[in-house]
Amino acid sequence: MKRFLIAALAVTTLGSAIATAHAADDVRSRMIRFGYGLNEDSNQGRAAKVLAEEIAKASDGKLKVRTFASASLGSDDQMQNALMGGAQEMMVGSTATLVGIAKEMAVWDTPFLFESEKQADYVLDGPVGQKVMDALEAKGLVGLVYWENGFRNLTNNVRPVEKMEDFNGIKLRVMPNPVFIDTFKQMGANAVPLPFSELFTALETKAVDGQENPYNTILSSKFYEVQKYLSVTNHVYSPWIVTASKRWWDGLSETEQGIIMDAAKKSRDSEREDTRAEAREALAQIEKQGMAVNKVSPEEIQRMRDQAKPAIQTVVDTVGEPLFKEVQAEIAKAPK
Ligand code: TF8
Repeated sequence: MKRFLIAALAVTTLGSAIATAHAADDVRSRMIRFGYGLNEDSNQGRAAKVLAEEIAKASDGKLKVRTFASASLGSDDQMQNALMGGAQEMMVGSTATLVGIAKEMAVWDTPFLFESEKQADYVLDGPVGQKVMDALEAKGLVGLVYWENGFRNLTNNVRPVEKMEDFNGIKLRVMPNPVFIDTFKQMGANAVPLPFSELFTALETKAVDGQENPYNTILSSKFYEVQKYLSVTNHVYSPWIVTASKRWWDGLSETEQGIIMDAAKKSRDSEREDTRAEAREALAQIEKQGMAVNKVSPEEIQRMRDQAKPAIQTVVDTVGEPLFKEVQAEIAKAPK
């Protein structure tokens, strides 16, 4: 009996020793290149730092994230291609620039889709948000989490946009995506698709008159230095999405994937909080920097919504009616 117990104990000890060794082996030393388009001092930059720290902490420093700000690894578009080819591990960027890769992503570009951040969180973090993310896999990308870019507002140098007709003739940079081009053409603007990395220079050299982005970005990218008017339209909510190269991801152990996924979720929650806190203060900051701010009246917003309907049809045609309806159904269930 005694002998048996000793033997059993030895086996268990050995077993757990092997298990421990195995778990440690499960996390290898790796360098992860994480690229993004805004600068280090932006909400995007702060969240990238959180992600890097969380991954380091959970892996005892074995998984090292090197962050590359200001599109130094390329525009969103270029980085997406690098991820698909396996030449870069991770990035965060706009869902809007992924539409050419996975058409389902266009559903988030529907003008006036969400009414509040809470609604956006509910839908993006729910089953339909996951479904849209999963569409990336077949294209060589793994979607991890959505971060908040935020509600978009208009800036330009020609005139304050108070009513729809004020869009007339404004050369407006839009994200390179058919829905954005369509939406602003419907408004009467001259929509020019450009990658974000070329935007500041385009505004500075007056190649374009205006652009649209959340308050946070208008501040962190210093667009107030090259733009006079800010018109509050909140015309669409933009998500960001953290993605990984599928080629690379598939080579990670389950433990490594778990560590990165958990860290991504933590970064998402803190990013949203940080972004919202900054957005609350941002308009006052922007005014202090000398921009003239006007709020577009609800009546004029309604006219813009009506005018944007053909662009909504473009979304339906792109993503298919079933997915579009699924998103609408989730919105109906979401808290306001
Ligand atoms: C845009 C987006 C940007 C993103 C970012 C560089 O206007 O709003 O925030 O593309 O990842 O392009």
